[in-house]
Amino acid sequence: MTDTLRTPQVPHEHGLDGPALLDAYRTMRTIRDFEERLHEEFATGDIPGFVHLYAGEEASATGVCAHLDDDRDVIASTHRGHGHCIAKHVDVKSMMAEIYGRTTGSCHGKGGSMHIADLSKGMLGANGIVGGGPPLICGAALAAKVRGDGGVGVAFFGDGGSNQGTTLESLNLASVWQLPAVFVAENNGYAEATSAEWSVGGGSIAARAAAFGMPGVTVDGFDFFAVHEAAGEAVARARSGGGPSLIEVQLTRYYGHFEGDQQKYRTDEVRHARAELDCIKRFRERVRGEVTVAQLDAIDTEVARLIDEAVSEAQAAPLPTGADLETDVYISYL
Ligand SMILES: Cc1ncc(C[n+]2csc(CCOP(=O)(O)OP(=O)(O)O)c2C)c(N)n1
Ligand SMILES: [Mg+2]
Repeated sequence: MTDTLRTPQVPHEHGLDGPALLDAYRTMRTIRDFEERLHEEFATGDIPGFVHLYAGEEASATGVCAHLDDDRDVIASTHRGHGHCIAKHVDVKSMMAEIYGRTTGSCHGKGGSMHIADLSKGMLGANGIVGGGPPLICGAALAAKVRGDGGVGVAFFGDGGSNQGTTLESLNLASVWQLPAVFVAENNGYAEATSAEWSVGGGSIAARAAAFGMPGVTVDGFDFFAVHEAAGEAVARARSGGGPSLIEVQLTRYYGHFEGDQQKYRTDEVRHARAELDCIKRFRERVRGEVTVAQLDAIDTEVARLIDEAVSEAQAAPLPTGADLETDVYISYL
């Protein structure tokens, strides 16, 4: 049942028109600029808590979420969640304010980087619990199946998360219940400083799918189009009642595990990835002739302005006060 989908040597038909290509580019550029700016701002000491950056991994969130609707489809994210949020259309300014701990943030400044959520966009939340997302997605996918609205649940998790019992139980449950779920393992080579080559038993996360009777594929996570194609197949299968799938996306993070990580466990990988593999550079080359350089550059300018505004508005926004301690503690569903 398991098959390996390799990045095609010859460019294949991607089925995306100009506006869809520009949308994908805008999402990847927004994630990159958001993260690179956070890297700078975190160093000033103004941002509370831990921050885990997603730069380098943009093609994964973007290629998967391009297939999802805001209303019926949901995702569960990880501690490295900013890219997933942006790709699922969470408002960038409210995300930045959340990371700065301000009342204008998506969770009123009470969550911070690792707990950004926006249920109105189907973003169930970043998650400080490694392996916390897959069980949530079984619940969300079961709800979609019961509703019968074609909704799909997508769980993003890392190579470290792939070894958690919660993830393996979720793969099993999704298979037994034939849930409309897609499991996206973002294998960036490390869980903190632990190499995936050492920690992933059997060597392949995708190959584990066979044990649960679901399709599993490995894709080049530096190639937006490879991710987009694999995710398209998995989401279509889930929507049409074909059950769950597992996609292992192989990529690299450009920064440390968290901001402040000295990264003594790796040497030349990031320089190589930035120079030779970068998903945004590759995307620009690949779409030559389909959209213009001027269109791509205009998006760069637009995104740079958005990130500038997001930071200055977050810095100017109020912090929560003592009175805010007792709000948002309970929710009434009545
Ligand atoms: C249940 C649990 N165990 C341990 C941790 C500490 N921890 C935080 S991130 C992390 C590594 C996760 O690695 P991976 O899943 O590969 O994601 P990546 O950071 O590479 O995106 C660990 C062990 C945690 N947050 N939750
Ligand atoms: Mg990892």
